[in-house]
Amino acid sequence: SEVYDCIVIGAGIQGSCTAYQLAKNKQKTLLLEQFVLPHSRGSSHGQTRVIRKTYEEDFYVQMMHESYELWAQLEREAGVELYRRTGLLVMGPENGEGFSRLKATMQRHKIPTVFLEKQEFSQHIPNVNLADGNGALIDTFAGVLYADRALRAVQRLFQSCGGGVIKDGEKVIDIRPGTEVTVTTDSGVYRGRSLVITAGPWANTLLTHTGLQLPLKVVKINVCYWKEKIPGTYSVGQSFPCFIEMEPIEGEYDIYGLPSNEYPGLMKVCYHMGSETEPDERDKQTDRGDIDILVRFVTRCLPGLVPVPAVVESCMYTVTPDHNFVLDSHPTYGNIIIGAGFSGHGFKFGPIIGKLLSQLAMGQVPSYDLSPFRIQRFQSHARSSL
Ligand code: PYC
Repeated sequence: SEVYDCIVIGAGIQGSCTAYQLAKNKQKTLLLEQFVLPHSRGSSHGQTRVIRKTYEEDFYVQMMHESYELWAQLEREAGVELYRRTGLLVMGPENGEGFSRLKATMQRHKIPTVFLEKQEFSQHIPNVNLADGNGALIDTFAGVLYADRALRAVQRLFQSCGGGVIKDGEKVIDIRPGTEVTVTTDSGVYRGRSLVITAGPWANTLLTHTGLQLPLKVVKINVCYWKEKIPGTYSVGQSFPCFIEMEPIEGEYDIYGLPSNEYPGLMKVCYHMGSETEPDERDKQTDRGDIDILVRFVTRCLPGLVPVPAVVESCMYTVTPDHNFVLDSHPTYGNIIIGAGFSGHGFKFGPIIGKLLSQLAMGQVPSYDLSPFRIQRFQSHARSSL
């Protein structure tokens, strides 16, 4: 059989962007996906995601500068709108460590930000109650990414490159490392000079074939939509921003929301964590503790919503212990590249992650310092059975 320059396993946003970058660099690339495309069984489906530079860590802000440019380039190449500017409201404990670090990072990087005083909050953001002790800021260039549309656009661009092949509905059942990596699916055998694994919640299942396990926790997210009492109150058309409430309960995870858009009259508000699940048994996970937290939050903070979710969809996060990504080569096999553990905040980085993983696959020096993303940092967790 023919030998590909690179095989990419997993056609979510990270794998699809990586495959596209490789094909653009004249690499003959095979993108394998276990489900028939498009599907909603992983972590890249749904109509919208948040895009923002609002991060505490300098390295994410730096990567997001370029990611915005690459999304704009993709919009031009695909001829479709992928980003809509809405702004992002961040609310968090005014004197808390996280909120203070965030403010400092925004100022250090000169990110266009509006800092809202308590007295002027309701003038700028009607129909939202700011909790006592919370501060608020707005990242004015943040917005929504049209996720499904973006994924399809990247896959189309990849296939139009020449050298870009997608095989969907093919589940990988074996990986044989070597100077040429052999990948066996339930319907074929393929060889590649390099392999990129971007399999989302299935990363560890695939890595088993290479003797490596990463400390990844797969969780099911209940993606909740809430009915507006007066339709349009929190809509994208009314310039309502995306929002994040940091630590709504001390020591707990963030709550985020996106203006009503994909389902008119329904606003997406979710908890940034869920209960552990097996990726193939996602629908068996029925814990609703997160929904109880959201009901209390919506009642307190968003009085224009009916405080009972109207629609609940599912998504999965693959979470690392420090919530930072894994972007690295395999510790034993240098031509196997791993992109994993996007921890519920990776979509917006798709194009820059695609660029970095493609650089690693082509044996180039990556254009960012990848030390926060190395497997090495898990030393006491990562298990190599070799
Ligand atoms: O990273 O901005 C984010 C985000 C919002 C919802 C889930 N992740």
